[in-house]
Amino acid sequence: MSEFKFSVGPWNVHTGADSYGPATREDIPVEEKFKKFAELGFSAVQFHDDDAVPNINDYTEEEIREKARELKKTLDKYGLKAEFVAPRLWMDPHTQDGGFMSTSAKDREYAMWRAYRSIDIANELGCDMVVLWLAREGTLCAESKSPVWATRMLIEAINKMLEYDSKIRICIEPKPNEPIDRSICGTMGHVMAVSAATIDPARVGGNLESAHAILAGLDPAHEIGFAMAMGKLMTVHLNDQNGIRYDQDKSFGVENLRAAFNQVKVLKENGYGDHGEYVGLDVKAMRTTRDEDSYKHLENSLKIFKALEEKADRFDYDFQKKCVENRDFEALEMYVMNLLMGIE
Ligand code: 3MF
Ligand code: MG
Ligand code: MG
Repeated sequence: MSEFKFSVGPWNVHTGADSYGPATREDIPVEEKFKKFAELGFSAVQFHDDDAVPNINDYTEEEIREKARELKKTLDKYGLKAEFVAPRLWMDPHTQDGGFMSTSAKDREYAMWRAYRSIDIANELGCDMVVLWLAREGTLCAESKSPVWATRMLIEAINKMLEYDSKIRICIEPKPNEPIDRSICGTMGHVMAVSAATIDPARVGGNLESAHAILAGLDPAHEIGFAMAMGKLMTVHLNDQNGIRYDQDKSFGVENLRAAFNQVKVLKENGYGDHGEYVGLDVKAMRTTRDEDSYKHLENSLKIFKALEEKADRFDYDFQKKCVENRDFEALEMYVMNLLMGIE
């Protein structure tokens, strides 16, 4: 039995399209996904605002709330909670050059409208967190935007969200690049600094995605540890990534098993989940995966996470202490490798 509760977003089960080719699998209706998520043992679902309310631009504020209330009923049917709502700004024609940091005041206003609607939806779904993956908040052309101005616009936008709702928590999901060239808020360090600059730092934290840390050339477990040291790790997006390449969202642990082990270990050692945090997955099936295996990458990620939890339970802290005292890191490293390889 895992000591953690798991969450997942509907986009984790997708049709296989990428930048260079069309879909390879049939689209699955969202309620069918919920049913399967519950069967697989997930406790909560993560939403984009327009996952929760498709075609969100077409509705009034009250209609959006009403649709969110209907969704809540569907979630209740499957015993699922909502974990967070994230405004999907990067898909809209209003946000071609970013949202909160767009050079157009009209577009910035639109981005705030989506952020406020995301807060409304979160309230209706019974959750208190808005995630900001700042997809297009950066530059495609370095000289097009001042990084000083852009950073201040982000802080201003977050302050407006905090003022709009006194309970809402804002959780930034940092990523150094893709789809933009240079992000304004690329790592957990950036998130912590932005948090400290807002009007209510206790309500602004981070969502660490393993692949995003790897894309920044950083160790995901250390990024998790850094945010936890500040008391600001609000959720995680566990997955994996083969080095500094295109964004891959591979199943957790399949590329970097030792790094995955250390992510599980740091979460366990520091009471992740004690305040209701979920272990979130942000994984995608490979393009070659068949329709009947649409959920395999989720099953695999859970299996790998739980197997690593068992390894972390068996971690011999006395032996580790001895190795550290003797500065025998060769022995400690081999011990970890044996633990992971199942060689006792
Ligand atoms: C991109 C991501 C995003 C976010 C999601 C929720 C589509 O690399 O990781 O997934 O996680 O939008 O914030
Ligand atoms: Mg990602
Ligand atoms: Mg993510």
